[in-house]
Amino acid sequence: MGKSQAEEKPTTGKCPPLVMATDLFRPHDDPDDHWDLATGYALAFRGLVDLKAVLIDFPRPNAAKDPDVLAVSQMNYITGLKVPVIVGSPHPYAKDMTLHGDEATLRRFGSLFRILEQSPEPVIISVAGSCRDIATASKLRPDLFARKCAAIYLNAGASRPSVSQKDGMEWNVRLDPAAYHAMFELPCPIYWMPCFEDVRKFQVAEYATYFQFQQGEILSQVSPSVRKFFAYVFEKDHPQPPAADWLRYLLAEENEPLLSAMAQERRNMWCTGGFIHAAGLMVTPEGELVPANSGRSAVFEFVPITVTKSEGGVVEWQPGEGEQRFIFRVTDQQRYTPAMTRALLTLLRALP
Ligand SMILES: [Ca+2]
Repeated sequence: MGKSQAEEKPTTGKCPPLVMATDLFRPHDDPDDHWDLATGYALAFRGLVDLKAVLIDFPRPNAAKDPDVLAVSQMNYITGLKVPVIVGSPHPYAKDMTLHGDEATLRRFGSLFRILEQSPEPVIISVAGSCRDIATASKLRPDLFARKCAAIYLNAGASRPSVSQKDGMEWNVRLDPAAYHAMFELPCPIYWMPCFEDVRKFQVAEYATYFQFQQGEILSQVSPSVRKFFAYVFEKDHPQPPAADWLRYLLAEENEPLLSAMAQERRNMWCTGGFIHAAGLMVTPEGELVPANSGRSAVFEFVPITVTKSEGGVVEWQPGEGEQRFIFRVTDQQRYTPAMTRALLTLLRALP
């Protein structure tokens, strides 16, 4: 199949261990986390990452939501993988937390610590929700994170602080601002992926991950199982409390009216580039997924920075080497959205 086959199956020769931290809920919050979950599974299914766990935020107080273990079960069923779920902490990040402090918190993070301890290779962690759990876990075991955390992809915040952003924090920052700031102190490389430059503007920008696509562009070209995985997120007809019919739903006929409505909706996305970079890949301006060391031009990159200030929900920075801190940079703003949409499609089409 020549070029198209090469594009569909880029190989890197590596399979880095990955933990996905996410605010993946049912009923859903922002459904982009379900798209990210499918992205992580697509990379794992292809052998491009070793997906060790999905770490789901503890639901916000009074949110009437649960961690969406049903979505994870669906993805495990679709792929044949067996990725476990860890549920995070209900307690805000506390700077004075110690290893000997809170037994329940230590127990809660035991699975995460074991993943890091037992992995021969340092583990990559993607954070696409609150920063609470990773900031807390690292506070409890800084030695472990220094040795065994290869990188953290931090999807939070805005890259160009202004007066307005001090008043309106980006969502993931707002979930636990102290934890967000603590991330920039962690003893491991941080790949910062600001969601926006200006939090008020949902638009493609140089130092921001945001892009948007029409769901139908991708849903029309993935497998029926993957379509039903996404439809299950949006299924409005479930009785209350929602039925746990995750397998019956996957095996049933597709809900065509729902899929038609979903196809017309646009989806805001942020985290896709981090997963691709974590897997040792990059996206060309044409939207091809190729190994990062292929020498091709890319629509995004990470550039080294120095963080100069981090408080009040605002992180200030300047270009510069030395602290293992990097920021996401869009190199081609015109082609970023179509390229990322095509790359996402390429990944999700790999799922059976
Ligand atoms: Ca999220």
